[in-house]
Amino acid sequence: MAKKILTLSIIYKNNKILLGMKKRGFGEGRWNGFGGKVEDKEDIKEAARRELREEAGIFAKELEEVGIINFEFKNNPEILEVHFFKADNFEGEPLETEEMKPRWFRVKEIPFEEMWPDDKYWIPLFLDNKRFKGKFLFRDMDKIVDFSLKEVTVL
Ligand code: 6OG
Repeated sequence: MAKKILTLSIIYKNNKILLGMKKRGFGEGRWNGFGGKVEDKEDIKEAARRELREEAGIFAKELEEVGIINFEFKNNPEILEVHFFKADNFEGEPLETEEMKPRWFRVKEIPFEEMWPDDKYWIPLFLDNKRFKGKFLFRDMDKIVDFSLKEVTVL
């Protein structure tokens, strides 16, 4: 089955997280971390750094991989393997790009209603400094029909 490797990075600093409103393409209209497709032969963490730079204009030297989730959509054989990264520091100032409009959210004000429906499950683990692995099966873009998610010590 075809598998696509993607990254998703969230900056978590001073009890706030940095999200971006996706302005176009997959996930348009939703707040999400920054990320995208890993290129052929590209290191996954390097890809995460590149996407943070391209989509938010910031450079994160120390990125920690904290989770891996496989996403599948009914009637679509492609699996999206998303690698999640966290950083508490970065250089530069987040700026709006063609793809994303960045904004800081206090952890108590995370806009789950305007995010992918899986986020309410893994974000609490993310905020709690846990590592996680899981898979989600979607019908269309907004219904989870099945999922599993567990905390792990090693990815
Ligand atoms: P581009 O195709 O724009 O990258 N992504 C998801 N993020 C969440 N929270 N839930 C999902 O559930 C997702 N599926 C994909 C990975 C797409 C970006 O969207 C993330 C990438 O960061 C289905 O290059």
